[in-house]
Amino acid sequence: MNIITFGTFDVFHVGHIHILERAAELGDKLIVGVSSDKLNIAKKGRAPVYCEEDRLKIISSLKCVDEVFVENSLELKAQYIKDFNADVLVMGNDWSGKFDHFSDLCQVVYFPRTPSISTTEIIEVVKRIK
Ligand code: C2G
Repeated sequence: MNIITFGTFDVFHVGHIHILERAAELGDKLIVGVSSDKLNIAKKGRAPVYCEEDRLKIISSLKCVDEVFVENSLELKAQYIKDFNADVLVMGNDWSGKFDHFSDLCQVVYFPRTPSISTTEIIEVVKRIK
């Protein structure tokens, strides 16, 4: 079974590893779409702290990840699911319901987010350090 998931994975943290490990447990191969810097600027109005190349390097070095690619557009999810022969799409429950329409292509699973940690909060904490 091939599992696919997507994310920015900026300022990599334990919430990211939890979802990737849980996703990997669902099948034999975990494929991760890492969103491009350009997509992030369009989506969030700012560049990620870690550049695309570094985020790809971090994700591809994880034991639970088998393959990575750059997610260039949010509109291409169906294409990515088909190209990588994904049987299951995994996302955190901040995306709950948003990808249900892909259930004609593959199973769609939402995992609960890890509480009390996010890239945004880490950035805020670091900013406060004098
Ligand atoms: N996540 C989590 N727990 C956290 C923080 C993040 O489970 N405390 C999960 C998110 O739900 C997501 C994944 O980790 O499934 C990656 O999170 P982000 O980098 O914030 O991803 P995002 O910017 O939402 O990009 O096409 C979809 C986008 O690329 C998703």
